[in-house]
Amino acid sequence: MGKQRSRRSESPPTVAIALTVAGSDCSAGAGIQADLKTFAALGVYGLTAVTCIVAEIPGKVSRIEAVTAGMVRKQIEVLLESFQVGAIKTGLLCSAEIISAVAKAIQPLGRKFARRVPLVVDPVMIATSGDRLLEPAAIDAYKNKLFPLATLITPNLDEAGLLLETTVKNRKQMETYGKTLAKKYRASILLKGGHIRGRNAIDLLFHDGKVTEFSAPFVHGVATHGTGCTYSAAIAGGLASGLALTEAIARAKRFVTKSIARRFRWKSGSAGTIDALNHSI
Ligand code: PXL
Repeated sequence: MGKQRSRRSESPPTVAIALTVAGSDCSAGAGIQADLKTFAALGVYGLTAVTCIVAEIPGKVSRIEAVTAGMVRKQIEVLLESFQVGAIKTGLLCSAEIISAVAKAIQPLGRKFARRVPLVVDPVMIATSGDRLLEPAAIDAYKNKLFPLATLITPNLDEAGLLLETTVKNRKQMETYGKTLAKKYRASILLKGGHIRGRNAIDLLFHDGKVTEFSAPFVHGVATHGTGCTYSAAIAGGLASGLALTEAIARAKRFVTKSIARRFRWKSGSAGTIDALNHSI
């Protein structure tokens, strides 16, 4: 009886909260679905602001429909008013108008707010399939509106190339261009080198004037998507839980590598074999 009473009066545990502002991937390997699975696996309560709906399977994007910019802004505003959000990540933002709306929703408390609530910007531009996900005019909106609020920006080599109007193809260029991006946007940069298909998938963090390497064995022959989304969500989840930036990235890298190694495989009628990340740990 006494035991029961004490159990009943126990207060539930508190939980770290992270917000993802991203698109919906109906096949659930990438986008907001990947982010929520990642947050759940890391013990973080995930909030979502949906920016667009993508009809796709891994390897083929069929259609993208954006949510109105006003609706994107409203979702973020009501969440920030009511929840103790510990970190925010952005994924697919579709258009210049939506990027501006996200910046406006996050901005009210200015830089001070951006520092207190870490913002991880995953500048999603092209799907793994090669399909373009972001309208070209949106790149300037990223540069002018959202990057100035970011704690960490996580481009892959293609995205870094688009941002700097160049190509980034090897380790030496990664060092050069990563430094350039960090200086230009006064944010930490995690440049993801997975597309250099070597023995290891190497990422470089440019933070506080230092370069830190994160490396994991490259898993070949995987036909999946959503690794970038999962990675940035895991970093945001770590920051929401109070980890320092390098700790959050190191743990996130291990999490993504494990999600790839333990992938699911199924056969699709039209698309052949499909692999899906396994976010459960
Ligand atoms: O993996 C990039 C990505 C991000 N966000 C959404 C996507 C995709 C890839 O297809 O659909 C919603």
